Amino acid sequence: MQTVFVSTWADPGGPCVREAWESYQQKSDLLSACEDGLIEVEMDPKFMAIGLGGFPNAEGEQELDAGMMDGRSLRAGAVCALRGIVPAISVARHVMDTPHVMLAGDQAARFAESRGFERRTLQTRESLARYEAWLKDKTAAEVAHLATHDTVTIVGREESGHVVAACSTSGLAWKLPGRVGDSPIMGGGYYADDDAGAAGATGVGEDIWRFMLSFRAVENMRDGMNAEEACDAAVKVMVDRKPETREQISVVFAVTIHGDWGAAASKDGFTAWTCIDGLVESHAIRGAAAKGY
Ligand code: SD4
Repeated sequence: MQTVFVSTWADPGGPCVREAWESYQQKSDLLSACEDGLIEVEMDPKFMAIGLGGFPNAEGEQELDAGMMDGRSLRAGAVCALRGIVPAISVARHVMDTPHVMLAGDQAARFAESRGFERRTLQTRESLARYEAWLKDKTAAEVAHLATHDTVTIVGREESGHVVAACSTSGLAWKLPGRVGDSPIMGGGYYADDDAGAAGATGVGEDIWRFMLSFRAVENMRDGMNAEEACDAAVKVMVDRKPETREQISVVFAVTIHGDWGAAASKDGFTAWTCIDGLVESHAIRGAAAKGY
């Protein structure tokens, strides 16, 4: 049958793919499955780079980026710099139903309210404490942040070969207010096309966006590469052209329409989670140098 979900990072990836699989069993709808997987982790404040209780910006406020793409219709929906509304991925799903791809900032929040979402604080006691620690000692808190990745990106593929990609994040911690990363950018943080496959990314948004890692990986699959080759080739372009991208981790992962999956990272340290026909597993992904490029 080969229904495949792949998601990101050691902590949130497991709950995300499990929830996506459960949802798929109930609704048989791949878009809803990917959305439900992300909702599960967005609404859980213990995950620090996504949704409720996520890392705030330099002014102490969470600004969320999220987007998703349907490989069949090539429709996409995204929100960026969204304040005071969760789950951001569900607002992105509503944007998909409009003629547009992305809504930004306060207008995105107003759109969400018009669709029945309610404004609330996204700060939790823990996220406030982390922000206050950063204000007191920016260097130490920045180091801690660089080690913490919880942005959740998911790709899904069903038996028919239909694919979906979706991504949600609170972005880089302590970012400049208004900063938008790769996560809501079609082709940057996610891309899906039923003629090739789906890809998603996580890591340093500026680099992922600069090299359009998700689009690049999907185009590589269109050219006949398997998912792992497609991701390696995408990351190789980035680390060759800009060697300093090896210093902080950026990742792209993918699934082809045939169901094989793969991932590549600019350095060691990334864990991917898969759920293949209900079997959930985690995988340590070797970085570019360890793979010999
Ligand atoms: C961003 N790519 O906003 C996101 C951050 C991330 O795990 O993936 N963190 O740049």
